Amino acid sequence: MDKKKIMILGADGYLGWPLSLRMLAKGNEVLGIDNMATRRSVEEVGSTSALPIGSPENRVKAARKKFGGEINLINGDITNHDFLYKSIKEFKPDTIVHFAEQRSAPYSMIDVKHAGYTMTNNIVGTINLIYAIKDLGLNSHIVKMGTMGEFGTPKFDIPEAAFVDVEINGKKDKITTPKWAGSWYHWTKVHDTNNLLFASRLWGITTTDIMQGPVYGTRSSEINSEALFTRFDFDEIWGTVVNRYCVEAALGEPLTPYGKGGQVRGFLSLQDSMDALTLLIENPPEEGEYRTVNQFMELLSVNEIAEIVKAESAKLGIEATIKNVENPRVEAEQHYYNPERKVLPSLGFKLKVKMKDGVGQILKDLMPYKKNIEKYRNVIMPKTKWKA
Ligand code: USQ
Repeated sequence: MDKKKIMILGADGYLGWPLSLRMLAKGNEVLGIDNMATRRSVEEVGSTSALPIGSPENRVKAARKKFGGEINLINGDITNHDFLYKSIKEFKPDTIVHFAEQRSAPYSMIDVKHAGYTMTNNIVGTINLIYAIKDLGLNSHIVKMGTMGEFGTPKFDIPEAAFVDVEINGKKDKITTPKWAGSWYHWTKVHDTNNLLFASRLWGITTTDIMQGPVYGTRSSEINSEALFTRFDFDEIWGTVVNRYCVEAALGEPLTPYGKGGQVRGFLSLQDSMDALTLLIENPPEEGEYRTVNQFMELLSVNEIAEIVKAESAKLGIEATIKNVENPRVEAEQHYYNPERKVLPSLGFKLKVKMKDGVGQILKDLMPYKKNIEKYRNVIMPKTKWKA
């Protein structure tokens, strides 16, 4: 592939860092932007990354040592329009990957302050990005991280399409694909999708809006040493289910499916997420097109995942137990779930990691750091409730 100029908003995050490494390893020019909000907000809830991560400066050094090139990682906030506008004007990116949003559903549900912050931060950041591209007259491809959670868990098959045909009161039309999100965080992604669709209709901005399921894992092709690790969260606010179960197993705590545990989501490994993102960056849609992508690999319930983690733990001599705990969220605990997925297969996507293999690797990676995580046991059990 030709060398491209890739700008990554949220470059210090769980996905942003591995994608920065991937883009660098592929010989691209990489500009990363991050306001370090996740580092601060994880500290705010009394937690830490289970795997050690370097300072931004040390990360850049480690990447230079491994790949011989430079990630230009700038500390800045994309809700500051002037800052974002200037950065895009100077760099003139071919592609802008947008991860720079508050990404935790529980964090958004803590109280009005956290809900308001999530709404403002996420929606304003995306609006600033849209306007910067439009005002600068650029045709940069926006690769925007949305979520499968925009759809909720409907009784219909979830289409991989921005619009669907409907008949309402005897008249036919097209409407945007129905959404029913399950947290303020997830709603911000729905609002972003509407805003991107509207911007694309107004100004023909080239967009890939990715509806991604929960990502798990510690590794990608580029991450094979401590110095290059990406963050790994496990507390009730920032940890997501698979990663949390692995830390719970490592610490000898019971694995915690919420409620009945029949909640099904479309999971994918960090490796597969990076491979999918790379394909989408290297194969943009037509200029001016809005493309939506359902990005997930395995449909599994949180009970089934607990069984996988238990079995993989046993192989390493860890005796994990499973304890369904009271569900802090308002969500369906047994439901139909059948999302469509055709864009990634049409681009030739090949699955690399099955969950059981990914989980085995996570457990192996966590063991050397078990002592460091010990003192954070108290942040594991869910305390943030959707209903008071
Ligand atoms: N869950 C458990 N036990 C736990 C933690 C979670 O059963 O210990 C359940 C939740 O109740 C939920 C499911 O697991 O039903 C997924 O929850 P999660 O915390 O793993 O993920 P979620 O809050 O949905 O959010 C994560 C990312 C978010 C991304 C989303 C994709 O934090 O950024 O958008 O996954 S999706 O789930 O498809 O909406």
